[in-house]
Amino acid sequence: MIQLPKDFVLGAATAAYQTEGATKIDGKGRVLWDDFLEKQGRFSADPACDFYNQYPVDFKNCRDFGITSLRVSIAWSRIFPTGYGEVEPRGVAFYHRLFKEMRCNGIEPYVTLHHFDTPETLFSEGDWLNKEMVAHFVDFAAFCFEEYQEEVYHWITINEPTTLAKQQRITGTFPPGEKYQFNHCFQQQHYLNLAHARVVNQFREMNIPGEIGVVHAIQTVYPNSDKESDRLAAQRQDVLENKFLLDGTLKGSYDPELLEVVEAILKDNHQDMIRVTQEELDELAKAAEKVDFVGVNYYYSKFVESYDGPSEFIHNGTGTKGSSTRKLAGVGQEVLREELRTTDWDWPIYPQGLGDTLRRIHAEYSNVEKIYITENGLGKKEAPDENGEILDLERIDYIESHLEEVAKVISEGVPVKGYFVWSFQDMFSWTNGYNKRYGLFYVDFETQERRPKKSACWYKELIANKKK
Ligand code: BGP
Repeated sequence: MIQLPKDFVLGAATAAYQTEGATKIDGKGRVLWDDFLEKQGRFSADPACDFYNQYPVDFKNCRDFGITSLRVSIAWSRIFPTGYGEVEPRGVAFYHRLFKEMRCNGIEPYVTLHHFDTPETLFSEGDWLNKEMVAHFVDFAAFCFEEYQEEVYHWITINEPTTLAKQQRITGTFPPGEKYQFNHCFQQQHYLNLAHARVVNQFREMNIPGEIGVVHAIQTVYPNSDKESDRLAAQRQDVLENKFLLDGTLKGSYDPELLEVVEAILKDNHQDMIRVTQEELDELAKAAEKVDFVGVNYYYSKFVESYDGPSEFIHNGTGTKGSSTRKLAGVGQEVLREELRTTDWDWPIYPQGLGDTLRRIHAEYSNVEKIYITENGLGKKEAPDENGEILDLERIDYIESHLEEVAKVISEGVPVKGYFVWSFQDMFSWTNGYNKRYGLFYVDFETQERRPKKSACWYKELIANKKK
């Protein structure tokens, strides 16, 4: 068994839109996904795993399996159906009930304020490309801090700014489905950095007890060879996916070399440089000193080669191995290495990438005193076997090998304080629907029955051992 410190948090993660269902219930406002998914016609977020009604069952399972920390998110449009203005009391009451139930089961909530579910009104007014949205987000966050301060201690500003910006503006897989708009992507990343910073500054000004941080998806980027051209491609990919956001939120600045890379990517795509003001930079710098932790969501690493052609991105959203293409003009192309196993969604399994990312954060952002792995897990097509069991040995292997990396970097002095499996139960996946399951608990989406997978039992034992 893996050796982890006694006070190491072993939890699990969820998100509102992927679990709650009830998208039209109790005055909830529409979000950017509702229309997008309706038009796509493949699947919807109703009923997901009906967490809106089933949360007492889930929390009981959580308690019974020794999980005492759980990531959940607050759906902005349950509180402010149009993103700002009038408050919906039924939404406010729902989260009070939810947090109370968590507490009754001895579960510590880690609460995300924005997990990909922008209210539709704000989305149609320009979303994160409209600076006004930043102000509305701060108001929503301040409302939550005030309202839930006695129930919540751990706050996360934004989940995965990189995924949002890239998938909304470059790969076209998130609404509005724009493709190859690198300028929009970087501008949005900057406004997401700003939104995070302002919420942190607001939290400190309100003097709310607790800790606050941001969650970044990090896909560790490696050049596929020693060639200088591959090294440059990897550097560009890293700036696009990781560094611009890491620097903006953890250093609170963009140094000239970083901006040069951004400019080079934009130039190669014949797009204008982004706008950043000194006043905004001052806000980033102020917040960077006050961030309590950074969350790292890690699923896979990227091996990148130089590429001179036009952008061509084909998303594997069905779990058909080998169906993806990932080439970006002015950046590079991702290569699948034969020696690495991949998931059915073409995600290479590479635990060392997690270790390297954790070391990098510790080395480059020495002000960061605490790191949580806020998501890590394996997506699979699954069904119960003839005995009704789900023997997800591959998932156990995945989690174990990643936790071994975590234990290794802790022994080297990297301050990793917790790990949250994605996900607690099976749920809706944004671009894949319901056939990509991550849960420790299997959910029958017809009946909403839950049953523990083998991984849930394994995780329970791991938690119990840690406490010995
Ligand atoms: C992260 C998100 C989660 C979750 C996970 C798995 O990017 O924060 O919300 O969905 O990835 O991704 P997917 O469902 O696309 O496999």
